[in-house]
Amino acid sequence: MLTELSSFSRELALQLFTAMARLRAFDERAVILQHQGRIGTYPTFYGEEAVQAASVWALPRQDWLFPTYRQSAVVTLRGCPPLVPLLMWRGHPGGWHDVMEYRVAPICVPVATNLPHAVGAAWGAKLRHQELVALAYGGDGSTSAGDFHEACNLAGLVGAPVIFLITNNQWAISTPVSKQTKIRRVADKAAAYGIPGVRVDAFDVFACYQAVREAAARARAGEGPTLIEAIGYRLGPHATADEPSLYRDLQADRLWEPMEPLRRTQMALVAAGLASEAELDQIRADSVEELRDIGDSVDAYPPVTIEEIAATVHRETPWGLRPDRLREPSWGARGGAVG
Ligand SMILES: Cc1ncc(C[n+]2csc(CCOP(=O)(O)OP(=O)(O)O)c2C)c(N)n1
Ligand SMILES: [Mg+2]
Repeated sequence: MLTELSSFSRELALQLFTAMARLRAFDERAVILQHQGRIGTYPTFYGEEAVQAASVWALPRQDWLFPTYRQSAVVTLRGCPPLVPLLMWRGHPGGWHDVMEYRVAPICVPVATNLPHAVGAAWGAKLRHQELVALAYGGDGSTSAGDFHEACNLAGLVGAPVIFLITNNQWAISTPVSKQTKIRRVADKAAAYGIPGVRVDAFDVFACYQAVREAAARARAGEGPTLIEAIGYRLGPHATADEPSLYRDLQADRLWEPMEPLRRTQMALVAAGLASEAELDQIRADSVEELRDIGDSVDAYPPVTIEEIAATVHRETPWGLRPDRLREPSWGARGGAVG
């Protein structure tokens, strides 16, 4: 059952559904573009549309978002053209969105590194008496990283208006949550830092929306940070370079499939009489249609060369990353997992 819908207007419910549909369309198209070799390795967020859409909609536009690789499309919900994050996955410099315009930080691939950034932004806003909240995304795996603990500790200490939105999809690539932390509830980690930890169903867009709203209200009232654990399950592979059948039981995974949030939200909206099936189907179709020519747009940007990567990522190219070294066959054999 999804959260009681009676406190949601039809308008807000449809906005949340549309945001989820647009995220789904982006994600499905990105996976296809990767399979066609038009973008590089891509971390799908299939199944995490509810928590992502809710988080963007629950905050006013002046609040800051600090995404990881898993939330590469949230910036599109703030008005950035979908081409931009797709170009990022193509490795093209056109893929850097305007951070100040969208108030979305550049995505962080190194796990948990975005969490202290968000604390800094939130604390800075507090010191300047600005009414700002910063929300940082993370995964269950990120809560085992040192940066997570430092971020929580400082945020709790200084009362930073920050929200740590941790999607517990129960996997960190091939490592199940039980093999990386002894604690059973990620939200309980908050207690060590004197901050509230709440749990919410990551597949329930309305519950996620309420949880983020409440955390933001606390932050704005000067009550400091909140850790939200959104409990879900990673319905897809870690990324397009991953092969989950090597480490998990795909038959058992099927049991999670009915939790898929877009269809589930559609059923809830129809059952509540807030929208018709046809109306919602049309929103989904429109979201797909929006991206009809996106592949052509992506192709218009020449793929970056190894030489460009070697020349632009570091001020001085380290010896091991020189183009002649990158062309050695051993690199090709390493595959391309995200991170
Ligand atoms: C500091 C660091 N260590 C290791 C990696 C490799 N890596 C990429 S994603 C990932 C798993 C992260 O899992 P989780 O935080 O649960 O997020 P999810 O991918 O499930 O969204 C790891 C270990 C990395 N990117 N950064
Ligand atoms: Mg995870």
